Amino acid sequence: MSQPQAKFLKDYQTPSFQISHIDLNFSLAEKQTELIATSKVIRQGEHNQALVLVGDEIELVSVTVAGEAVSYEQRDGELVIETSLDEFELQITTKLDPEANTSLEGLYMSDGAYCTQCEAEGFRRITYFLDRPDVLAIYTVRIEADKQAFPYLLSNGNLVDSGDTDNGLHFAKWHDPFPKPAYLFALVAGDFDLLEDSFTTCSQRNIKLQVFVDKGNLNKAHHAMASLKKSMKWDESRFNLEYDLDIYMIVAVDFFNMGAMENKGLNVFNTKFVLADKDSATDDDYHGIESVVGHEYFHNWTGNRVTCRDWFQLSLKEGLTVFRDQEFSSDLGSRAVNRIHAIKVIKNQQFAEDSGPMAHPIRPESVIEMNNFYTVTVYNKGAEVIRMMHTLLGEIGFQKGMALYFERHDGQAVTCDDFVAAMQDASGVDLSQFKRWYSQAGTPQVNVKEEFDEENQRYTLTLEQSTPATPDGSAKLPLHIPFDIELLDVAGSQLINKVLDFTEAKQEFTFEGLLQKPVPSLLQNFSAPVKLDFDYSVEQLVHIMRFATSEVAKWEASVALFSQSVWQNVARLQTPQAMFIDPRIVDAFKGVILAQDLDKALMAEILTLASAGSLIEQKACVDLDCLALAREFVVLEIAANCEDELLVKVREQANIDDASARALKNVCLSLLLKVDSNYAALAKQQFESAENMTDSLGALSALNGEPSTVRDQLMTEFEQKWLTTPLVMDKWFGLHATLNSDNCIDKLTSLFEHQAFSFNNPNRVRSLIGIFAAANTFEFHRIDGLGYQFLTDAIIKLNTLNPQVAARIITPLIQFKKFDKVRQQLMANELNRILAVDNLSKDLYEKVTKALV
Ligand code: B3K
Ligand code: ZN
Repeated sequence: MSQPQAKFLKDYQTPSFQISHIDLNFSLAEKQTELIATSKVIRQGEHNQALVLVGDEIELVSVTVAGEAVSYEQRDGELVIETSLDEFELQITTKLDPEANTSLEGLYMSDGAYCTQCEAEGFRRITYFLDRPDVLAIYTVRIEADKQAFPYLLSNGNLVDSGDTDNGLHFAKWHDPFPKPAYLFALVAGDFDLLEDSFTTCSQRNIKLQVFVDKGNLNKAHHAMASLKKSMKWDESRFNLEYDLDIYMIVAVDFFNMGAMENKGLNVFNTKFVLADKDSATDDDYHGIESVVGHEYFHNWTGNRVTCRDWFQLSLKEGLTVFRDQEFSSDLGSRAVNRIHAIKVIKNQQFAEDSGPMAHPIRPESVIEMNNFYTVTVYNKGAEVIRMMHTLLGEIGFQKGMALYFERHDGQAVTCDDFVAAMQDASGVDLSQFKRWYSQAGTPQVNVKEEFDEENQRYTLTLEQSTPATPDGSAKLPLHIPFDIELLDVAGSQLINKVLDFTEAKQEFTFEGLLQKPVPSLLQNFSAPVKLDFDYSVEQLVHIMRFATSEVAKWEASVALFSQSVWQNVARLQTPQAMFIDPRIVDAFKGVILAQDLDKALMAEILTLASAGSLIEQKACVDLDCLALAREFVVLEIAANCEDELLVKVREQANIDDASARALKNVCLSLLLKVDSNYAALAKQQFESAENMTDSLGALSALNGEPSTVRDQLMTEFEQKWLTTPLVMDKWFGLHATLNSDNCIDKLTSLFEHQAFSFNNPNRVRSLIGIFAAANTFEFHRIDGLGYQFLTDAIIKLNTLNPQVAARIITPLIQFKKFDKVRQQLMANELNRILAVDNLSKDLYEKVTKALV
């Protein structure tokens, strides 16, 4: 079999044909769905090339051009049609088998409902087409199906006709007036409960809002609906963007490869990001729903009205839309806590990607399987790049840039360069050097040295930047880095707060008129996605924790303090010497618990001590066994020395009905359980009196630190209560997956047989297998290799069932270069086992071959 080939950005060519209109006529029937697609095709420019369409896993029935049968050729997923006409009607009939489609791409079935997922290249599983984002067509869609089984027949745009036909069938016809690329096409047919509402836009247009959920879940759709209305309002007030169609629909389905999909006027969502009520969803779930509903809604302008020219430009819509959803959450909730969550994604996951085999710039230059590039780099680092532009331009300049971008490109398929040009032209800020962020992979390292000249009252910061080489070989030139700093005096007052324009490989910044040496709080608010290397003393970090103006800086300092102590103890263990914690560190954390003026949610963030996974990301090579011991030691020292204060907090916050109070209480409870297993009684009490999922799960998570009979008993109670609620069972699977116990893998293997588990459902797979590999660091990296084997067996099984999911959960296995030789070898062995599989998907092939280089 031939090896999958990469495509390159540099090879981009404009399409030789455009399709301006397409009529899709679906007859949905078991095993035999028929589709007649009628397109208006227009040759672009003077040439006599054939029309080449792509198709995948579909049965071709017939092809006509201008009403006549034509000769055509089928080769390697392509349909080649020779014609001399410049403008013609093309009709293609295909047959599909949605029931057999377990990849959840194209047209498939989710729990008895038909639905589609076309981004990135799923439309070619529906019909032969110019399946590329720079071909924008007007869609008219007719769907016919059994009326009783599929009372709702939905597609993009506006409903223009509907009615009954013969034999218990009915039909609906939809028309979307906005030209769109095929990846935004959607169809849904099924039986649902429907929540309806409406929204009046700033220009007084009335929009119908509909949320479709599985039968019996109507009472869980209200938060999603409220989030949608908030999103619509926010986009008008902050970005001056109004919704364009007369109807906006969201359908929640249980089988979905990712979070949600922004199809024009008809979003399809994973139930995880729609369904919520107090009993079954945590505060984090509520927050996640709000942000994903917002994200998909915001795509209507950043993604749909202005779309991507080609898939290499994915960050054009994704980085920008993540930035917009982050701003939405920050305007509605705590800016600091939202920022902390975003920073954690970059430091824990994106930095790992940047230093691993799949490193790529936010605008990749070569791709084998596009689905592999829906990454934390494209999305989250992409959002950081937009955020830096926002920092450089300011809100007013940035909004001017957005306005110009829409003025120039509404209705077009464009590039990241077009976006930057609009930002630059509207603001007058030179972004030529800044653009390197789009083409350079890897995490820049910024080394900072300080010097204080007492005599001249001058303080100097010397900044040096460099980016380590990455496997893609992209150049590493100095970047334009907005470097936000605050200087504090000895009493804790702010002396200076500014954003340094750091553009050279090495640059000095001097500050005059300082009487004493200040304490610098560097890279405040994580103003650029870089690794900071500055030798902070314990004293300086404690000072920042107490006095920094920025709450994010306080949190960053607490992470640095905790991490420093863990690494020092790793070094002691290696020498070997006895472990030790500086009492000033314990005091700093105690000070946080006792602080009167600290926001509770921030306090909870600070007390959520850095995970093993995030510590690993701080170093190039890690001694895992020493890390496990050292982290455990430092956590225990902090917790044990703050036991009384933690207990007070748990009691004080116990009955407060507020998400921050619950977050604080639950993190304190977890720390108490580290100190003494007798606190299990407290967790049990919380579990039994819990009136919401956050508290039930908080108790179980606290007990999940180590095996115990109380834990087992409560886990069984929980299981029985929620056996038929899949999203809650995901939490239960996730708890099993993160238990730090020798038996963890046996237990997980036995859970494959659990009535609530299925390899066909991505949410279940992620909860049981994905969470294990990504979050149960020490069990996954067991020195006997059983963790790697467990993951590999699952991946091999998923290779045929659902390649996208398989390629997602493999991530921890390909990032192996940090570990000791024994583990590296064990991981490489498993990767070789995957490579030897027959019919290996492109998705896995790309990741495994890159990892094994
Ligand atoms: N655009 C989709 C993601 C599609 C992923 C395809 N493998 C969801 C989003 O980012 O909003
Ligand atoms: Zn998106």
